[in-house]
Amino acid sequence: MFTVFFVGTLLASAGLIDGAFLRHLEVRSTDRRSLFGRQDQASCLNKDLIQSASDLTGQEPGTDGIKPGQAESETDANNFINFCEGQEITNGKQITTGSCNGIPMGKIPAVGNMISAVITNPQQGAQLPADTAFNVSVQTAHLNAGNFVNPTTNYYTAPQDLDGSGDIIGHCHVTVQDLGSMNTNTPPDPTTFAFFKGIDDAGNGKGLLQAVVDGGLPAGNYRVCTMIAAQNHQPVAMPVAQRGAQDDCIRFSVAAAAGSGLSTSTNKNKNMTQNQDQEGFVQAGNGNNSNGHAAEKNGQGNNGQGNNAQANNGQADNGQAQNGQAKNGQANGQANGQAQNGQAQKNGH
Ligand SMILES: [Cu+2]
Repeated sequence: MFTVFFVGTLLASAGLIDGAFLRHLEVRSTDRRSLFGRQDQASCLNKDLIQSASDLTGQEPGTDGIKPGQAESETDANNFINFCEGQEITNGKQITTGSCNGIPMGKIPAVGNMISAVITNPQQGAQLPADTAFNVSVQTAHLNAGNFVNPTTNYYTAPQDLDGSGDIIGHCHVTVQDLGSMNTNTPPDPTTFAFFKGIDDAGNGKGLLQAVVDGGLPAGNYRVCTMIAAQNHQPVAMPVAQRGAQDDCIRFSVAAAAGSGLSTSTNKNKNMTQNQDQEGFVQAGNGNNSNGHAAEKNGQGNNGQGNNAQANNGQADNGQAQNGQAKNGQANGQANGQAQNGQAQKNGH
């Protein structure tokens, strides 16, 4: 810039350019000097950290990996550092009307540290008794579990991070939805769920995590899924696209126990509030939850009353979940499906 300024001065003094252009150059060089000064501030992006790939659409002629049907990437020469300008920023809150989060994605694990999970209870196809407490158990691998920041104030406020072994520091959520029919073709409404819990402990310290569904569920057909997250509740980011899923889902049914006389409509979770306090969740457009956190305490309050007689039958729960039905042909079906898909998917992505 000083060279430009010097040359500009020479050209102007030689009468080759006019004064207005020279003043333009002077202004620019002043701006640049102050910009370099500001660049030292912590609030500015270190220029060594700019990802040059973000300035390209990926569709420039000659680019590796181009295939028909690919979209052009959005571009920004400065890491999208001001991407959220003019929008409501997330700023640690679970904003039900949407927002823009400008925090970096963070540290990405090596392929040898990718997370995997399998739901071990209930098992696929299990039939559980209505209104009876049961455990959702998840065996995880390469999740440094039980790390869980304040979801009311620090939702998405920090990047994904790794521990000394290279595993993602985070936690697992489990979420249960009523599917209506077991083989429904209608995607369940994600704003409606029968049970939700962010598991904020490290389980047995070897990746086995558990959540108790206090009071159980009413009769119905359900899907339970894991949603594994980094510490600030964001979905985990992995190093490669082609991989096995980090999450698991299984389907199970709940039926009124024969001769139990139990009503099937006494679901303690029916107002969708159980355990929501642990995620600071506020559900939009649902009158049941309009009181936000106050409502969430009800989930635990309910547990103490009326359900304990059944909840104490922990062994009964396990017996059902691990019975012959749970280990039926569906398990084989999954194994076969994976083997076949393994090759098919190599073309994808
Ligand atoms: Cu969470």
